[in-house]
Amino acid sequence: MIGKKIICFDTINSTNQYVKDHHKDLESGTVIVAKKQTSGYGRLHRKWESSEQDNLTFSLLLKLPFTERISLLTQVAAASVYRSLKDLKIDALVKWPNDILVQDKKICGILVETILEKKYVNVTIGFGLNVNALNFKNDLSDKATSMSLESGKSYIVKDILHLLLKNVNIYLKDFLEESDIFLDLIRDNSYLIGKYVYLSEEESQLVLVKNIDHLGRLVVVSNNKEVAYTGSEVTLTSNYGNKEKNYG
Ligand code: BT5
Repeated sequence: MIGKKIICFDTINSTNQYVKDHHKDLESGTVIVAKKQTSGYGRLHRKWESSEQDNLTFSLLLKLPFTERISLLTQVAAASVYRSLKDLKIDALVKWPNDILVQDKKICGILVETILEKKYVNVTIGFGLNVNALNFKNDLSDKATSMSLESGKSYIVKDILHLLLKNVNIYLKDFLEESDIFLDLIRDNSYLIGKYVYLSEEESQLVLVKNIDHLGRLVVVSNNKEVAYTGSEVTLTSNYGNKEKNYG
C-alpha cells in the first residue's frame, strides 16, 4: 500500500533523487515529501520550480516485477492527479505523457524514473503539483497555474497529499490487476487526442493524435499510417500547430 510510510523533509535537493539514492533501504510504497526542493527536476533535467510550503512535491517508490506495462505508470499517476483535482471540482486535462493542464496551463508535472534490479524494477514516481502558488517566475507566468488560482481557495497541502495517495492506490490496484480503467480516464480527458502536433522541434509535419494505446504510447497518424511513440521518443513542441507555447 502506497503511503503507509511517509517521510517528510523541510529541505532536500529532490525527492526523486532521494528515492533513487536510497531505494535499497526503502520499502515499496514509501513516500518522500519535501517542503522545499533545491534541485527539483523534470524530464531531460529541466528545472521544476516550486515555492516553499505552497505546493506539493513528493515521490513514491514502487518495487515491481518487470513487465512491459511498467511504462503505464506515468498514466496511472496522471489519472490519480486528474481524479484528485476532479474530486475538488477542478476540471483538468491530461497532456500526454506527463502533464496535467487546466485551461491550457500546467498545474502538475509527473516524472517516472526506473532502476532495474535482477528480479524487479525500482520505480520512482515524482509529482510536482501547484497547490497554493499565486504567482510564478517570469517564463512560467503565462503557462503555469495552481489549484488556488483556479478555484480561488487555499488548501492544506497535507490533505491534498492524502487525497492524491488515496487515488494512486485505487489506480495502482487497477494497474496491478491488468485493468485499463485509468487509461480510459486518460483517453476521455486527453488534451491531445484529436489535435495536430509537431513531434519534435526539427519536424515540420503536423501529425494527428489518434489515441493512447494499451502501453501508454501516443498513437499518431503520419503519412496515412498509424505510428505509436513512447514518451522518451518524442518531445511535443506544440498543439494546434502553434509553435509558440512549449510546456516542457
Ligand atoms: C515535468 O517535467 O513536468 C515533471 C516534473 C516533476 C517534478 C517532481 S517534484 C517532486 C519530484 N522531485 C523532482 O525532482 N521532480 C519530481 P517536464 O515535462 O520536463 O517539464 C518541465 C518544465 O515544466 C520546465 O521546463 C518548465 O517549463 C515547466 N515548469 C517548471 N516548474 C513548473 C511549475 N511549478 N508549474 C508548471 N510548470 C513548471
